[in-house]
Amino acid sequence: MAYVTGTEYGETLSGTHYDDVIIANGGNDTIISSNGLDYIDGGAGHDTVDYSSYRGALSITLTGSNVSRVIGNGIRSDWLVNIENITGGSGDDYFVGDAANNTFRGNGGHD
Ligand SMILES: [Ca+2]
Ligand SMILES: [Ca+2]
Repeated sequence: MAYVTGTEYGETLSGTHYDDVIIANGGNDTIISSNGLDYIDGGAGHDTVDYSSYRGALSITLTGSNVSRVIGNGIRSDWLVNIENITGGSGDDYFVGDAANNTFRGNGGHD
């Protein structure tokens, strides 16, 4: 398990194969998804979680500063907070936005 913290500037962060806590802080950050059940807090800014390496179907409903659960293949579940944008994987993904300006990139699959 890793505890990863970002700076007040935009950057790209990633976790490990284990369950991680990733706190991105300020700036427009990109968090690359990794294995394990990760807790990801984008902090201030417009933050993106990138699931493009994920092959299963993802279901993500963003809820702003409330914790939202990511369901992948009915099993995998990260926790997302303060995330505005999602890049999907190759599976059939399902995304629901929140009150912020959201950008979803579906990638492959029937999203
Ligand atoms: Ca941020
Ligand atoms: Ca991880």
